[in-house]
Amino acid sequence: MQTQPETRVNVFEEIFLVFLGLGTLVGVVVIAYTLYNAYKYRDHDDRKPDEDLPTLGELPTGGGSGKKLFVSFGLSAIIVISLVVWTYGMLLYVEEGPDGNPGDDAIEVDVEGFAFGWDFYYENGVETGGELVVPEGQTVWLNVTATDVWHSFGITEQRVKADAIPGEYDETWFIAEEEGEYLIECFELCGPGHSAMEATLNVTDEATYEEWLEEQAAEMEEEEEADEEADEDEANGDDEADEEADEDEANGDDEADDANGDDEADDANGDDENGDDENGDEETDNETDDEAGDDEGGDVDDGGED
Ligand SMILES: [Cu+2]
Repeated sequence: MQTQPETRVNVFEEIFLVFLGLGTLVGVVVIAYTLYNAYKYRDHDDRKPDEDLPTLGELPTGGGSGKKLFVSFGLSAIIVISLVVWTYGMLLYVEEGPDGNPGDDAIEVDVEGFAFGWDFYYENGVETGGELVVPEGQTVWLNVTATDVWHSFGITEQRVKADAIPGEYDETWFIAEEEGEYLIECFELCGPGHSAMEATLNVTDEATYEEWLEEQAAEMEEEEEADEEADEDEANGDDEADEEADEDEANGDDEADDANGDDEADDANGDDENGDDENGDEETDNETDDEAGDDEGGDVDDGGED
């Protein structure tokens, strides 16, 4: 496995810590130097009567050739400029994402905001409402838009935020390092249901994710077939034959499901060993191909199952 690219969470934490550290350092130096001078030049009793004290409104004179001033200005400039350059570089990384935009291995999901909820569309055609499921440790690219009014898609714990605007697509990415559930919220006041406009980011391990995607795809296929049959029923009006067909369908699907559950996800797809490496994309591609095949020649599958 290649070295893990940095997550957004890490990048932003690093920026925060560097600013916090430098700010603290500068603050400590400035305050310490002030206190030191206040102590060094404090008033004391054994002051000589002829000592030349500054009077109100008098400008300081002397003090060498402005060396102190030059050093402090120079130091400040170096610190500020390197901070700007470094932060800009970090933010460019956040903008462009790890290994390309999106990289070959990335999972791509279309996100659609509506009043008041979120829909997610996977590459293989799977759709979910209110739940975004992704595997841990993989780059996920989101293509965010909206169907009605302006929304803003955000996952605070993953440091993700993207505008969701009708007719526009805002790309963002994240890598979830730990399994678990995270809150997805809308960050743009969009109507009376805004504060309840939530969804769940569900981060699972790779195998669970693949299994879940398979299940969703299978379910979707079943629904499509059922729809097609319903259409045919209406057209034919032949009840008996249709019922038989339904039974066959149901049996066939159950068997198919068992096969999905027992075997590795790859076999269910009917592709080769590709799925075993970390590369989830090949599987997804194949699934997409299968999907496309099913849509075009919807009867091919039916024939196989009967
Ligand atoms: Cu909203």
